[in-house]
Amino acid sequence: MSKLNIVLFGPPGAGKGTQSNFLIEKYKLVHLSTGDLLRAEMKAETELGLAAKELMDNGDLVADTIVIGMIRNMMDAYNDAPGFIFDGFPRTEAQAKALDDMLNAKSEPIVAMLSLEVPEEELVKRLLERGKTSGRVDDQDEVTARKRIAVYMRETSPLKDYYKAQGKYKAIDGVGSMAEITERLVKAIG
Ligand code: B4P
Repeated sequence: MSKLNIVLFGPPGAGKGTQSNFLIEKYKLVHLSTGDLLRAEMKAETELGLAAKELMDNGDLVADTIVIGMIRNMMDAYNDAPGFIFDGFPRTEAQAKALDDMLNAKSEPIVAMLSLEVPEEELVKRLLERGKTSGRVDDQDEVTARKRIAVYMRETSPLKDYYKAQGKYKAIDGVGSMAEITERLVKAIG
């Protein structure tokens, strides 16, 4: 049976991590969040985590080679998974190409790129709200929140065209209750 490999896409605060948790449960997929993997490295104070910390705290992207290497290791570790949800990855064209190369080598391509669409003011509100309890430095102030959204607009949102060209891009309205949005995603997965 072919694998259900999905890219869950969207700006910071769009609900990627939130919705991934519902989807991995429903489809028994392995959740690969580069943000979570990097935060685990930071917490463990590894060399990689220490190198990523300043960039992440400031709302900048971590180097492509680092995140691609992390994803490659995880895909190797979960080779028998029925599929992956890629959450927060890819974020640049180099990452998208590397992911395609890795998956095409196994003949297990991305099935769909689901893009959660949420207006900027709602994103800022969500990030600052999460900042009250998350302890994440990058969620603490409006300037950093808006910078992360600007980085997304500049570096990451062009990937919509990359996946459109492959016929895999699907826009999903990311405003509403969490359950409503899960329903939209499930419908799009089909
Ligand atoms: P991420 O961990 O990916 O963080 P994020 O963009 O904030 O998304 P997240 O998934 O956590 O939040 P969500 O939208 O679910 O990245 C953090 C940093 O790591 C990056 O800035 C970068 O430095 C680095 N990084 C990660 N991946 C990288 C890569 N590939 N390349 C380079 N650098 C990389 O949720 C946000 C909030 O909204 C939550 O509090 C949630 O409860 C709330 N929410 C969700 N759905 C909602 C709804 N329907 N209504 C109201 N609130 C909702």
